Formats: sequence, structure tokens, C-alpha cells
Amino acid sequence: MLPRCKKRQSEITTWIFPGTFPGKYVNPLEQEIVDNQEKEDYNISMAIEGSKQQVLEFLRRHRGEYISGEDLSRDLAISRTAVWKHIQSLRQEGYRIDAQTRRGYCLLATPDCFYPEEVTAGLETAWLGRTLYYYDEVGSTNQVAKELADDGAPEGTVIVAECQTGGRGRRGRSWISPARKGIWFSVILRPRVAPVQAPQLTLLAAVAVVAAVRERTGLPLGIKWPNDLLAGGRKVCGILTEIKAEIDAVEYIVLGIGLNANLEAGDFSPEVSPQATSLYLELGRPVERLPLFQRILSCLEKWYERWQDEGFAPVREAWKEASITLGQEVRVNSWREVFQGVALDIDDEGSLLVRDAGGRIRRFNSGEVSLRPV
Ligand code: BTX
Repeated sequence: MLPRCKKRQSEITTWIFPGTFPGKYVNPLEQEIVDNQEKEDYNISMAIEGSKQQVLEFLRRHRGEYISGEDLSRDLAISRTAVWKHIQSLRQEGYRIDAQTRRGYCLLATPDCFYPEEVTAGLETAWLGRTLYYYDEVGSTNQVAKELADDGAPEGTVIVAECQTGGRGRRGRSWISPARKGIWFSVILRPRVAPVQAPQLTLLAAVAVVAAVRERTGLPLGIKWPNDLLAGGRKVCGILTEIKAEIDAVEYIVLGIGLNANLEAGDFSPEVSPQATSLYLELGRPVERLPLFQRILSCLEKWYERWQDEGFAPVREAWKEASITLGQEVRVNSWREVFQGVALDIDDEGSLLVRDAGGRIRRFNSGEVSLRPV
């Protein structure tokens, strides 16, 4: 049984971790706090949150051991009552902490949530996800990412949410993102490439997610060009790439990834349900979202660096290996036309090459593919 993840009690749900934990919490909205009383309340709540994090960090360092309230109180220079309150608050957030008279407190299990301190604790990346915004609930992580990118957020900034109330797909479609069941996040990237190369990042992200899911769960996913990941023929993950660019240079790219981890059949709307699935539904058991999320971030960083160093060729090879599009009869719905034929290959830019019955070959750098032509 995975420890249950509960709603974080704190009113402040957005955190940045500059550098590695233990770090200073910064509220990105701080500059908007103009009222002095509000600022003071905010500072107090940050101080409380900070000392709670110290208690957690202490217990984490002594995992499996019992630490007395007295030791905690002395080492962290806070009162015994404060220690007790922090323990209660951590328990409410889903941490399993045993308390025994004369022995003290022992951290038994951490919740399967994307609390920044949890994500950062096991993160293997050098830069991706090192600045992390966490939301218990948000409209769309892509929307937040674009606003932050416009304000100059650094490359590798990640925005993750337990729940999206306005999750977005392509062409104005919506993305079902129920609370604590999926992995809904966006990454801000600032590659030094021409805008025409930007679609390659969608393929790169697909390759990274396929690798991470296979490593963590053993489940092989198939990639349907350009941005769908399928399991058992149904969509388990979607990728939304948004770009801001000048004619010849990319300012930023927001890579939005939605992976259905533990969604149950009833979580999908009746219209979406026949084409959608989750890792849980495919594997028949729940998956731990946190280590999978951390693994996805690692794979993304690795593939992104490789792409910058070696170009698109290695991504293209990995993509082709996981592709379920190539060699199939497809119908491509691009912005301008609908084209039917056999999907032959993807080219050096990530565009799909399709040959119709008359032998004409068409190249698509965006569009929708259905595998069985109607
Ligand atoms: P898409 O346009 O290819 O797919 C959207 C379509 O997929 C919907 O119209 C619906 O039919 C179906 N659908 C909706 N929700 C789900 C779901 N949970 N699982 C399977 N099928 C579904 C795909 O767009 C891109 C999705 C990116 C989502 C991420 S989540 C984090 C980030 N923030 C944000 O707002 N979007 C991205």
C-alpha cells in the first residue's frame, strides 16, 4: 500500500527551491505582497514552514531510528510544543511518523506526492527541476510555465501540480488531470536552436518518458507521431509543446507532459474513456508517482543534453524504436489538409513522411495521425 497523500495544509502552495535542499523558500509572488500585515503573516508562515522542514529533514537523516522530542527540540532550537505541532502537521500531509513514549519519533514512510522537498530529496538531475514550483491545484502548468518564462525563469524550471482544473491539450482541447493520480508538469527550456527544430523536442520528450516508464515499471509504451504515448492501443500520456520565438531564434519552449499514472476507468469522461488508459489500468497495480516523476526528469535532462551535443540523430533512432506509426496505414490531419497513406519514416527534423497510393510522398511537421484511416 502506498502511503496516502493528503492535501498540504499550508496556504502557500507555490515554492521555489533555488539550488539543492535545504534551501531558502522564496514565494515567487512575494513582489506582489504590498500590504505590510500580509508580508508579516507571510514571513511568519514561512518561518513555521521552514522549521517544519528542518524537523522532516532531521527525521529523514535518521530514517528508521527513533529521535526523542528533546533531541529535536535542542538540535533545532525550537520548543517541544513546536516539534509536536510540526509532527502533527507532517502527518496530516501524509507522512507516517510513529511516536513512542521514551523513544521519540520515527519516520516510517513518506507520501507519494510532489512536495518539492520530496522531489528534490531523490533527484538525480544536475539542473532540470532544480527550480521547482509545486501546486496542489492549478489551472494549467503550461500556462504558469509560460508566465514564468516571460518573466525570465531559468532553463530547467519545472512546474508540477497534483491536480489541474484547466489542463490543456493541443488545438484548445482539454486534458483530464484529476488530483494525485497523474503526473502533470511543464518544463521551461531555452535551447539555442532555430524555431523549425522546436518540434524535435516533442519527440525527445516522448523518448524520455518511454525510457523512464520502462525502467520504473517494465511497461513498454508505443509512440504515435508526434505526441501520443499509447499502452495497449490507448493514450496513456500526452505532450503539449508551446514555443515563443523570433523568426530565427527560440526564446523559450514549454514542454507540458501529462502521464496517466493511477487513473481509474471512472476518472475519464465517457467520450475519452474508450481511447484512454493509465499505467495502473495496464499493469493492474498502482505505481509510485514520485520516483517515476524523478526518473522522467533525469531521462529528459539526459536526452536534452545529448540532443544539444549530438543533434537529432540519436533521438530519431530511439524514437523509431518505440514508434508504432511507421509502416502503418495512416490518415494525417494537418492544419491544411487530410492525407492518407503509409507512414514511411521521420526525417532529420522530426517531420513525418507519408506516401499515398499514387506514390506521392508528403512531409508533415505538425498534425494529427490516426492509425486506421476512416
Ligand atoms: P491532445 O490534443 O493530443 O489530446 C487531447 C485529447 O485527448 C482530448 O481532446 C481528449 O480526447 C483526450 N484526453 C483528455 N484527457 C486525457 C487523458 N488524461 N488521458 C488520455 N486522453 C485524454 C495532448 O493533447 C497533450 C496533453 C498535455 C497535457 C499536459 S499536463 C501538463 C501540461 N499542462 C497542460 O495544461 N497541459 C500539459
